[in-house]
Amino acid sequence: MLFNTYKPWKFAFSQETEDLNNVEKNSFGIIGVPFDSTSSYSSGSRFGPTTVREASHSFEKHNIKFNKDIATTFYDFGDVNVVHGNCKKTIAILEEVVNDLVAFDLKPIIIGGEHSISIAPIKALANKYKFENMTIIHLDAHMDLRDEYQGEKCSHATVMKRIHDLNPKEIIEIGIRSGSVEEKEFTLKQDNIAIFTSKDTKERFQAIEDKLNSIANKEPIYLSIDIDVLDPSYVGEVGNPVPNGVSPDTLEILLEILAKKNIIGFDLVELATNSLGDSSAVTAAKIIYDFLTLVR
Ligand SMILES: [Mn+2]
Repeated sequence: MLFNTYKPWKFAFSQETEDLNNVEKNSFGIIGVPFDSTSSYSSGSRFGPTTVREASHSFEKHNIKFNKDIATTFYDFGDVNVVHGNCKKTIAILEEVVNDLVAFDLKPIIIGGEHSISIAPIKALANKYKFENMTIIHLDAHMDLRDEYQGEKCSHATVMKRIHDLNPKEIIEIGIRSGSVEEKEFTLKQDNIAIFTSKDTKERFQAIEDKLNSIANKEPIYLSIDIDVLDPSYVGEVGNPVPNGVSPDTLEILLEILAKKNIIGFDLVELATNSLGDSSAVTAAKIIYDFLTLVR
């Protein structure tokens, strides 16, 4: 073959189509959201969709770790047109785009961008699945349960509070090691929020596994992964790094458990590097690659 087929602007192993009428039902659709306007520490997650896609080309079709090929059908539809500086408008645009995917029975995979955008796919999916049936699994160093941050309701630090306001069945947070007293007190008053700290992933992993396995296989789950859930020694290029995090090995085990469940949508947010081939970008891309290898 004389032609180089490397397309760094599409996730590796993705299928080609521009016509939603032609997509395979119940497959996955990747959308990039290059938005980082509410970032308060390190900005740069607007480059996440580009660096994650490019990094995905470092992997092979066969995934040795899981003894499987990446054989799931998925499409990469490119990036949405974000409105820099306007969180609400960007979320509205993304919600409309995800509504289109859902109408064609595609499950969204969102590459951020910062975390504020996660509410858009959840709202779009709720049109089909209803909030009260949906469990949100949130892997993150931070609780993201503030009602306001820096005077803003729409922020990377408030996103789970905004999602909780919509009354989902349950929010399960894993990897937590940063938050305010107000957030802690708020969670104690709620019967539909479960918090597992980063320490819990090391010292009482069985409790996490039991919790996840208590979700019936048909129950709709939305998975939101803030890449800062991983320890900064593995992934340092994030919006808000917090030491003593989760290891990629633990995350692989969580993905193995979750991939057997009914994941109706998934996002990976907060990678903040503009360096192609950056090890943080490769680790982020590996999570999506592993998920697409494992998922039925
Ligand atoms: Mn976070």
